[in-house]
Amino acid sequence: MSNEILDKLSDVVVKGKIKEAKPLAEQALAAGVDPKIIIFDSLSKAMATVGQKYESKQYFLPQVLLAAQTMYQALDVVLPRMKVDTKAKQPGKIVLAVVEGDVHDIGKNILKAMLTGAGLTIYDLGRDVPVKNIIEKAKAESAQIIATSTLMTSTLVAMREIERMLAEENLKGKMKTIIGGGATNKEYSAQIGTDAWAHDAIEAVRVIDDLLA
Ligand code: B12
Repeated sequence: MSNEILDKLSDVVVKGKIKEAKPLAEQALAAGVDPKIIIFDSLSKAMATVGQKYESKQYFLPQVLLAAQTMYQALDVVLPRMKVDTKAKQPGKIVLAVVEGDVHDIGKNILKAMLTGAGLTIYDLGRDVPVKNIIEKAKAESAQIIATSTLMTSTLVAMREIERMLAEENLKGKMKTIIGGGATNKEYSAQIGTDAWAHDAIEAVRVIDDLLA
């Protein structure tokens, strides 16, 4: 029964049936499905399928946008209900942003919900954020961590720039950095000298807790 709902929800996102997303997400929650399962096993997988369809030119930008809007309808219902098992062992302030030039913010918003659920304070600067603003906010709030996201290879340079600016201001090591999002990987993280990288939002909560220790 719950698998059926999850498959249906996934299909609704892929096909961009925007009006059906909220009721189905509510149905899944009412059936007792863990919000994390809905997000990671149904919604995120649906977006991966949308990505494949875009790559194989079955889908174009309008369909991708509609799918993203449909996913947001479901997330509006599911994210507030998410319980995060990993509670941060210590308090922490984190500046979170999607770097300049990039508007992909679904993953960033899932991460924000998980980190908030873990008990951390998140300053979310949104998407398409200049590096300078990210560093300024982190300094103003005395944040321990800067977490940035990008899904595009063309905007990866912003993450390198963050490391450069932190070094220039003698803040490297004092203010820790973590990067994520589809265009990033462990190798790139090591290459530019970030303190951490995580594959998904679940892993990110654990890694960030380690960084705060
Ligand atoms: C939805 C989508 C869009 C939507 C975005 C809507 C929105 N509000 O986000 C719209 C239609 C606007 C869009 C636009 C474009 N897109 Co687009 N898009 C996608 C798509 C299909 C899905 C992305 C997504 O939401 N995934 C679901 C979320 C949940 O996953 P996620 O973001 O990866 O996040 C998870 C992890 O990565 C991690 N994570 C994320 N952030 C962070 C941060 C930290 C610190 C950590 C630790 C972890 C972490 O946790 C998350 C949850 O587990 C991808 C395909 C793909 N395979 O990713 C293409 C894709 C990202 N897009 C792409 C492109 C090229 C574009 C456009 C340039 C197209 C164009 N010609 O205009 C524009 C870019 C506009 C811009 N300036 O940003 C390319 C990028 C290629 C590249 N490698 O550079 C992709 C890969 C498609 C492709 N195969 O070509 N897109």
